[in-house]
Amino acid sequence: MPKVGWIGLGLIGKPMARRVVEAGFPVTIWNRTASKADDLVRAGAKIAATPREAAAASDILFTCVSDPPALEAVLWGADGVLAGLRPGSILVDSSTVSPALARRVAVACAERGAEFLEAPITGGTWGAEKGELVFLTGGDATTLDRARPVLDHLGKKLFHLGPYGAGQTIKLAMNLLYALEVQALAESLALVNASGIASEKLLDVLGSSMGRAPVLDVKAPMMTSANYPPSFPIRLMDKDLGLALELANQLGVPLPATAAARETYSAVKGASPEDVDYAAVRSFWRK
Ligand code: NA7
Repeated sequence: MPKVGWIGLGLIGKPMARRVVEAGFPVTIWNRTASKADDLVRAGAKIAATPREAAAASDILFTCVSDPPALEAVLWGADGVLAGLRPGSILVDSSTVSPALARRVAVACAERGAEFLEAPITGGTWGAEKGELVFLTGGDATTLDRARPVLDHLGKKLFHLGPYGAGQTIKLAMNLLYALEVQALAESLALVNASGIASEKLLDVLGSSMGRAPVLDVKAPMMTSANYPPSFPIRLMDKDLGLALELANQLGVPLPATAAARETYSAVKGASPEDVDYAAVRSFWRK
């Protein structure tokens, strides 16, 4: 069995790491907040003192951290991954970052004789717990095949989408769509409520005309109860909208609806002292 390293025990990263430990792989973990690894250590994982140490102990090293600065810190920071990565090993990054950063990581790995797989995910905490994530990979298909024995415990579907950057691009395009869908529902509800009509009336009609849809099944109940436990936090959606707009700007593609939506997401994120789900964009109109 390959020796697996794991960096990042957030809302999605931790249930993923738990599945790898429970599948019986020898796992070495590093997380900035070390205490989050306590239960995984009790379940058999080893703890590394630095990202470098985790990399040096691994045949396949996973990173799953919040954003581009976090990934840069764990890779290029003092005692970072790149100082310990072994030739012949594989780095799999499941963070959502910019396509440009994914390409930089690929070059840095190649310089050290290691392989890189760009592998952002979709499916949320629920998918991570059940091993039913969808992987959006970019890079060399042979690297995907080498990582498959571990990825098969984490995902129900592994897409190979093209060269480095392709996985992140599809992920940003997807999240942009979800953000706009949720914002559209929030706007519809605001209009209905301002007319003195209860939210449920609109939702009942939508339910019978749209059928089952994640935005109705998962996000609408949060919006009607104004209770937003973070399944996908608004801070991460706001980050992804920023990355999508940055990419669009580099490509010269105008995204007017996304740019407008980003303003409300940023406003709600800024006004939220706690981590809330991105469905909380609804509170922009409630206010
Ligand atoms: P979370 O819950 O925001 O977790 C983020 C993880 O990243 C967590 O382990 C953090 O460590 C770590 N982190 C954040 N900033 C840093 C820095 N600067 N240095 C080192 N480690 C850091 O994210 P999720 O697990 O929900 O999602 C992970 C990715 O998948 C993200 O890109 C999503 O968009 C998709 P901490 O525990 O706070 O010390």
